[in-house]
Amino acid sequence: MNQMKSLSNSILFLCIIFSVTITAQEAKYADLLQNIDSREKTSLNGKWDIIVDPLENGFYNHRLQEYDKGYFKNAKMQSPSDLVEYNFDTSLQLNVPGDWNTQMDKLYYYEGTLWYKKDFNYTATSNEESFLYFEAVNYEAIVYLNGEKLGKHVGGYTPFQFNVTDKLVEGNNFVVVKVDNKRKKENVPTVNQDWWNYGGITRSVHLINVPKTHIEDYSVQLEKGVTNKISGWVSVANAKDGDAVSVQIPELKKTVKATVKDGKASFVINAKPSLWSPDSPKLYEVVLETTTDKIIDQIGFRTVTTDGSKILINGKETFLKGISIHEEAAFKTGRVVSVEECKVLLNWAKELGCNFLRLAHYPHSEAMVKEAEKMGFLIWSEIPVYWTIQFENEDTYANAENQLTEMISRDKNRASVVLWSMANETPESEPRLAFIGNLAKKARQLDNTRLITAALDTQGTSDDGNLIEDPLGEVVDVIGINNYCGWYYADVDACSSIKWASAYNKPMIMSEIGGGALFGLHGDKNEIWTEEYQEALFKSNIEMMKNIDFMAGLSPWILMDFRSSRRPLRRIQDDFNRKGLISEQGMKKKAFFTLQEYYLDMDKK
Ligand code: GCB
Repeated sequence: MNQMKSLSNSILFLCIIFSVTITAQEAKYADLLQNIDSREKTSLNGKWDIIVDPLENGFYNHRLQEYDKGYFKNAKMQSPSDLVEYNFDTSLQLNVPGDWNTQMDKLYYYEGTLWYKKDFNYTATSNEESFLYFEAVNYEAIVYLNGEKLGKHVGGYTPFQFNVTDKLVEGNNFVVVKVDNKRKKENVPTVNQDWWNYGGITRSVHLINVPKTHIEDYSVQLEKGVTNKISGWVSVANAKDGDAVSVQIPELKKTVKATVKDGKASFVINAKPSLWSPDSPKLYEVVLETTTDKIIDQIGFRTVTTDGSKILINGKETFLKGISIHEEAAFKTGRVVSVEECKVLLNWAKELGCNFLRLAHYPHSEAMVKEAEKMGFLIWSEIPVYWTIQFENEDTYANAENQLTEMISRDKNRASVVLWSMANETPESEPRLAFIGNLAKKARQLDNTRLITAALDTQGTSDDGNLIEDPLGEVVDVIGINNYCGWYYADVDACSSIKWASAYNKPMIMSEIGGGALFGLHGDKNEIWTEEYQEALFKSNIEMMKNIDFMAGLSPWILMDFRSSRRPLRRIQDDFNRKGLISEQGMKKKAFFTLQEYYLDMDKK
């Protein structure tokens, strides 16, 4: 017993040390140009030459030692290999952006290293800086420019950039990326995940030119809890103290001047903007200007707060009628690569009657977030701290925190985003509590205006039914609960009478409910995989949820069937998780209409 106690004390001690080291760091945003849509840029999208390299012989020699610069030792070489086996000029090609799995049959299951190469032209302009910007590469990217290693990025769903001003040459340049999507235990996510591990340069790549003294990043949002004060900051690279910055919101007839100190200019605008809301997703043109640079953004202003178990948007209780979405394209499957593909999913969510989206299980593209914002969706955005990642590993923590920082850095000006989610269905333990607690602290340091959540799957039972008592409930502002009544536990019919209680006086979002159905498979409502079974499951879960008075919203699992290698069942799943309300070919199942009716009825009340 004493031994147990001393063991748990030392675990606690380790957690405290771990937590102290992390909180001691200053909240720093990621080095990312903000709002690249408003920048002059050259697209590096299109066909890239590729070499599949499962043994990574382009990276390691036969003693498994890393070559200094990958295998591109000579910066002048156009065909950059010393190895006779590697020649991009005669290689195959893949589209960027795009996953490799759905572009070439033999890469369907591939997990490993693949080399990408692209040539491009560059003409130097004086007094400019250039950045090579990747919107996302899954999972690990090592980037070379003209044979020189620029650096490495880890994490498959967030952007990263390199300042390449001194590395570009006049005329032809070439960029090479070693992309590796091998799953590793220490990664975030870890080796086990219920979605396809799509590899590749999955989102767009740009060469972005900016003036030498340029606006790097900014935050323009309502101050926490008020609707009449917009405050923020603009960080200006290569600026001197005293340099002027102006922030204008023409429609509000507001202009404020601020001056740079230590690279940053802070400002406050007293104004009463029309507030962004799902019913009226108003965006204002905001113009940020220095003597050398100008950037325009479309920004919405709203507040999000809680009151006991309610979520308030602009002070008004708002029930989150949502749906979960994976960023997978309809009709063709594979990763979403265009605004049009985002819109297909978003329009279905609108048709369903949603005002809320859970963008699962990783940060979706900036295009998805911006389009959703224009359509008035409230957004839950999350990082892939999923299931059993290594909560005691400091490198794993650093990786998760970096993905969180990149997500918040990119989307901090989006009014649509109201919830930052730290994790999904993580098993209870002290190290997990410390890990996610630290992520939450970090998120609040970076952004004190939004709510923190996590999807939990652990519930206790009370005499009455399910009890929410996971200690992580203490850490978050809003509790997410994934609950598969009628699928992973209990009979469908039993769900409607299950009661819920919570140890916390906080809003709860039912972040997942659902069950699988193959579109077009009909039968008795007790027969799994039929549309009728899924319909009955939704009906009884809706009855159950109607009785949960502390529920502030829901995001059933999931809008559309999505690929998952956990789902091999032949003729039913065929590598798809079939819990979609719509098939991957765009066919609506019966349960789509059940949920739609529930949402439409709510609007009538
Ligand atoms: C979950 C996970 C989600 C899975 C889903 C399922 O709880 O959060 O990633 O896809 O269940 O279908 O089992």
